[in-house]
Amino acid sequence: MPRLFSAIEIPRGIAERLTVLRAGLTGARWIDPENYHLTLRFIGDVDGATARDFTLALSQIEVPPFELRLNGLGSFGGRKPRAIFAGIVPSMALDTLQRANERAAREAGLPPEGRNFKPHVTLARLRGARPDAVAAYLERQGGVDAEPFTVSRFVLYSSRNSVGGGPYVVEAAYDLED
Ligand code: 3AM
Repeated sequence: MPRLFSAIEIPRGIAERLTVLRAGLTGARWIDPENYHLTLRFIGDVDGATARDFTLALSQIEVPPFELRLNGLGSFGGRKPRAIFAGIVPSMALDTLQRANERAAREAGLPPEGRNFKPHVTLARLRGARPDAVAAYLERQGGVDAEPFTVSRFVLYSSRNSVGGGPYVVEAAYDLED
């Protein structure tokens, strides 16, 4: 069974604007722009029945389309940096969608997600990158300033790569409707 997670796709035009960030950091494995996404709920390796229940619960989510904007650049991992990400302008609509995804996971019998939701788009996974080099990279790049985009659907992705980072396959798509 592949690893599953629900996510929002990043439109191609926005992803292209982010490609200027894909350089200048030793130890970075840059994510391919076609694999950029905003994770809503990580599910992992689950059995077929759980996957089906989650898929069904996702299909019952009723949330209208909304606008999102990427902004800011940061790293996860502190002294042991493990990822570079683009942040998201806070959005109540996004929080509502994320909570609905969490409920769907519970309905499928999965344990609650213990971690706080920190919406982000991972741009690189890091291995052995020095914290001072990460800080210098973040300072040099300054940040991300992309135009808003409309979220009109979310998807269920699968990934066969245990390291993460894609390629991801869209297993199901869920349209948001007014
Ligand atoms: O690509 P992002 O940063 O959104 O870090 C993993 C990746 O996040 C995250 O799920 C996304 C798709 O692989 N992930 C991996 N294992 C996880 C876990 N055990 C996890 N998130 C929560 N719990």
